[in-house]
Amino acid sequence: MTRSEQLFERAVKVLPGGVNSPVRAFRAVGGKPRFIVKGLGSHILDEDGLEYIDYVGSWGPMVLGHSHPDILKAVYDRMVNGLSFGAPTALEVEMAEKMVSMVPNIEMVRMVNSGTEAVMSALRLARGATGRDKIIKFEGCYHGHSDAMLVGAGSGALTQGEPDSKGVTKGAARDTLMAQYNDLASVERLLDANPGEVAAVIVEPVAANMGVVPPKDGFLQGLRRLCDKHGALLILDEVITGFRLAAGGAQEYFGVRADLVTFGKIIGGGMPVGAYAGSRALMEQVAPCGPVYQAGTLSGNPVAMAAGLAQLQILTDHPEIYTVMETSAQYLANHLRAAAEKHGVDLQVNQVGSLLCPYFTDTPVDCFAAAKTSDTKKYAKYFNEMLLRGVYLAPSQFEAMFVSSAHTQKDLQFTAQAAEEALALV
Ligand code: KE4
Repeated sequence: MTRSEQLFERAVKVLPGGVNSPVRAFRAVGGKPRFIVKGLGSHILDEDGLEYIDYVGSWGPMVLGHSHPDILKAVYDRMVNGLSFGAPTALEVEMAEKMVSMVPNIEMVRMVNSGTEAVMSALRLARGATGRDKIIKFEGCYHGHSDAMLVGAGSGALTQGEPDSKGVTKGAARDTLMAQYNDLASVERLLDANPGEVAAVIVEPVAANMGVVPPKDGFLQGLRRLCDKHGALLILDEVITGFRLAAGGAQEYFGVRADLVTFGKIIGGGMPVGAYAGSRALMEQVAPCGPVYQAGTLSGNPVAMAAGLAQLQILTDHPEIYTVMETSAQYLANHLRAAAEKHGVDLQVNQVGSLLCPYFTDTPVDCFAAAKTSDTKKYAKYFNEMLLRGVYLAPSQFEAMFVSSAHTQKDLQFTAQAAEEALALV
């Protein structure tokens, strides 16, 4: 048995599925997860000494690659003076000021400890600020595991959502309505059917939890228009796109204005962090200065702030990183398309900025229904052939490839070659 297999055998005895987050268990692709012991730049090393080019990057946080020296130094310098106080620190102020300086349309920020917590809090704020109960989300978009977001399309599609997980009550799901991504009419129908009741529309500006599905031209601007018309808030869930698509995230990249924005991943530099942000008028409705309660023992943790701030500072000082990452992702997308063409494999490759996703289907993927036409068995075969060749991809068809600034030309060429071989076998 390999060391990873031995560890997994122990893990399943004490951790549900042997993991602390379901997607890591490799259930969508078969086989057993690799236990990682080290990350450096664009590479990770597993417990059996096998090295991989990493396109998961902790699901987005490692936009500069692993173990960036400036981030490690910032963490070290902070931690030697104490890890957590539950009292204000200067770093929290610097982090909030930094985010406000980088992201359009936000005046205030509240730090939390995960993307889930950021979304849960932003939804409560939207409901508190508007006095309305209902939320519109999109089928196939993921916003963390808070009850109101674990909802599937209800039978009465224009009325109530149905729980999408055991343990989520009908009451918790009732006020969540489901629309279709890239389909403005589906949003308008819900708004018209629930006049004056929708507090907010929440959307991933790039749907990166159904693979990678970019917004059609005008989709996000259309949501802005519909929200304004119906008095609902527009929440952009930028847990993935924030500080990744551009320094100002999707608001800058697509030129759309959100009322509230949620963040995670990159702002933690690899440490557990989330945040939600918006105008002063909205954010000052949050406790202790307003009636919307939200709190957290480790919110704004100084070590996590040090890591996140160091990462944001590097992104500010080196804006060319965004062009480099987009060019790298385009290189991979082009080589995947060429290899699929060569081997007669039905493959659609979506790419936006440093995010990309190959779908094993002949249907262009511009919505959730199209994404679901992908042959997930072929993806699993592709995943395992790439893993065998030292390329670590998302262990699920419906996740993104995350390119970092640390991926070198050598990494990209190696990956293209591996894909050429793997696609010949699917
Ligand atoms: P966390 O609670 O996992 O920090 O963030 C939840 C979340 C919210 N919004 C968006 C757009 C997200 O993508 C996520 C979490 N992303 C997944 C990967 N697609 C996390 C991976 C996992 O669940 O292990």
